[in-house]
Amino acid sequence: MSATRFLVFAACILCLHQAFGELPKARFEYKLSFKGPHLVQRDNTIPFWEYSGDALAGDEGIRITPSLRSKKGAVWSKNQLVSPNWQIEVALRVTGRGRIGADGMAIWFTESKGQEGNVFGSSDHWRGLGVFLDSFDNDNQHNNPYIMAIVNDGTLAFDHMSDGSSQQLGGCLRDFRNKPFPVRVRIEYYKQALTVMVNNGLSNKPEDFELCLRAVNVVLPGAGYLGVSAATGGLADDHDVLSFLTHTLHEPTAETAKVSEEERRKFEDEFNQYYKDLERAKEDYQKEHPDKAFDPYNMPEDKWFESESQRELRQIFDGQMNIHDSVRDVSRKLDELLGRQELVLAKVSSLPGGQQMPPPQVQQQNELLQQIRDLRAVVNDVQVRAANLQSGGGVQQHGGGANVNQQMALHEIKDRLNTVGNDVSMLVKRPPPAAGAAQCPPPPAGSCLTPVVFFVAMGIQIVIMIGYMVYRQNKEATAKKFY
Ligand SMILES: [Ca+2]
Ligand SMILES: [Ca+2]
Repeated sequence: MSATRFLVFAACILCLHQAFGELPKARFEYKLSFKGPHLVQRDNTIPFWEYSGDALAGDEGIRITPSLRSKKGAVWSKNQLVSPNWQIEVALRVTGRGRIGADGMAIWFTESKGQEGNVFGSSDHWRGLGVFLDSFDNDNQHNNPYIMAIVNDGTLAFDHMSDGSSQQLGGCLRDFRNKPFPVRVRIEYYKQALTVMVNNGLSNKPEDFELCLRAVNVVLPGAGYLGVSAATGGLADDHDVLSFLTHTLHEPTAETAKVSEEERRKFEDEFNQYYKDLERAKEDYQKEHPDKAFDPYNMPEDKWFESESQRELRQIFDGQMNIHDSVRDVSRKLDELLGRQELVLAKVSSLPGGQQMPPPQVQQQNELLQQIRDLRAVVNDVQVRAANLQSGGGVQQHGGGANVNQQMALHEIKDRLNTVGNDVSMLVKRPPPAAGAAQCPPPPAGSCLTPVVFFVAMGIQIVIMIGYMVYRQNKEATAKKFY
């Protein structure tokens, strides 16, 4: 059974169970929901939804506005949500290159569908609820991006100049732009209490919702259309909706939760019809895209967002970047040391004849110089190999051969690091210069890089790097089990 089929089937079972059983509450409303992947049908429509303006539907979601100036778009449900209690959850992304973006996005539950307008892409004087994600700080109070809820009986005109601060039921300051995971907004209306929860897009864990606002005695229409709109201004963000999931809520013992046999059959018929449409669309898609090896319908739910193992791999990549920086740092310090030694030698050789350094001392200095040069070459080599390893990381996930190469490269790096370690300990153990020998000029004042500090720092870095590589191997072995 495919994942989607299972999901819809589970939703069906759940709703029937809720209808007849003791356990209650949420009934999934598939006619008031959408979710990628493969959102659009062949004719570019989305089942049960219509989009307009600059909105564009793709396989993974709907781009309500592209990041271009002065764009407006919207998507609205074709059917009304008719229920006194409900919950919607919208996954979205607001992304833009700028440090600030504009204008923002709105999630609607209104008596009639909004038209194109100036309230985040939709019309003003709405009747119902608007939950706004306001990116741009019009009133310069340094309190945006901001999420707020405004209930309107049709008489109110949204006050952009004050960012709706005097009109809102409540709200919260949340930076919802440019997040690694989709930002999710959950709006619950139950027994006239309105609750807005937000997952800030820093994790994809389902439980990571924070309370944004809660208001009681909120009166909303008994029936309304659901929609999402967005607008850009002088500044522009991409505003994407990835999913819109609607549930009606029912008390466990409420009569509303009980449906008649006739209604149940009707629901089953509708479900079967919907499922057939879905299967047909799937077949069409596969015929049109034979090159796509994977079946988007069979994608497990955890792949819809970034999975735990994917995130770990990304964190590992960040760690590798840190190591890369550290090795570069070592390389820079070695350059510094090399330069200083060469300076010392130059100064010694330019001393007047009577003060020449005795030959053994000159030889010792030259040896030291050579060893530092060798060390420099080894560190360079480690850097290059680590870079190769890093660029080969993506391949490793899919090919066993690449993995063997990577293992070999890893061992080579370890060997090289051991060599560095041995060289360092040899340098540290060098005998002190003989008494009476000419002393090198003291290092310039203000320098904090003494050889001891340098070698200790490098030793610590080597230990961290080897430890990290062992950790990484283990992690990758674990991660591979997921694929
Ligand atoms: Ca604003
Ligand atoms: Ca503001």
